Amino acid sequence: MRKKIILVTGAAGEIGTALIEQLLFQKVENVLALDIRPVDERLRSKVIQVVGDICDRALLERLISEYEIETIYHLAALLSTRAEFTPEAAHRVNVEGTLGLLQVAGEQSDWRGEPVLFIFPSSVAVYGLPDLQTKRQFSKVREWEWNYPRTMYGCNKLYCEMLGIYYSEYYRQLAIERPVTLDFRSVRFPGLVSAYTVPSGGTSDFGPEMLHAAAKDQPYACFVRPDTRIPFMAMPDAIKALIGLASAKREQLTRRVYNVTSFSLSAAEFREMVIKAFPKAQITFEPDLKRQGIVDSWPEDMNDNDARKDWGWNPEYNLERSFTEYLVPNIRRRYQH
Ligand code: AKB
Repeated sequence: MRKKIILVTGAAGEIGTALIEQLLFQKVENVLALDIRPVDERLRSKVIQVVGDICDRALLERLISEYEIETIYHLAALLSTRAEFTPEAAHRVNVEGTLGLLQVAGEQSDWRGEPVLFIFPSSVAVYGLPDLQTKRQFSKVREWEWNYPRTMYGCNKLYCEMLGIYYSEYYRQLAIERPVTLDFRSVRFPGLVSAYTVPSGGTSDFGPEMLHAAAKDQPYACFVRPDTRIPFMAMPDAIKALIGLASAKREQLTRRVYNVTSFSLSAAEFREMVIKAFPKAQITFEPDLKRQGIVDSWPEDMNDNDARKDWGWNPEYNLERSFTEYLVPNIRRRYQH
């Protein structure tokens, strides 16, 4: 008999580390952590760790010969800024990597006679607004609006959402006997802010970078204009969203892809919140026009009413609580202020 597992890809990343911590806290014992880097040292003895590439088909085959996968949290991805430097490599990881896992999940679903749950974090980067006037006018986008991404990462995320829906609902639709298909569910995240990790390779990174630099007494030059506004969310809420969507009953869900968000603020307001906590912070603005262009195409906010209505999504940390109860105290402890 194969051991039943929950597979987490991108397990050593920001979201992966926080998700595994929460799963372990909830006494989930069968986590298989897959990443090209080893996972956080504190987690190593508590998970089945596999260091490897999600694009390695032989590795995936070996995993399914050994383990029965019940749920996949597929977090591995190259983020929006990094992906622009190597768009084809990003496509390989973000799209081909996802396709390989969807195939594995599809085969496993049919083999078990029960859908494998496939949880996929998508992003605000799937949206692309043409100019600032339109961005101001359509400030709280719905899931089906403005799906015209301007980055390789945004294109990859949007397409993988479609692939997930295809593998769940239409895979082998002409076969005489339809296979049991997987159960794909996705949340579109805003910029995420963690107290414990600094993101790398994203374009929403100016928020968390500003905060962590201030906590370390380091000067920071923000790479977007002060008036740049996008949505954000504290990491514990991101984990709450992933686990909340995974736990929802299938019949509650009217969509497979949901916006989730918490608060929207401009880079200038982000700076104010940071300075409230770290009055000596030296934060200046030196916009990088190219990265600015990416963030300008993202909406100011997202409408997450469907997530709230269908599966009870409700962020625990609004702007004030995110800073005063989660980010500032934990970051202070981390850098020992
Ligand atoms: C990025 O900036 O690429 C990510 C995202 C918004 O998905 N943080």
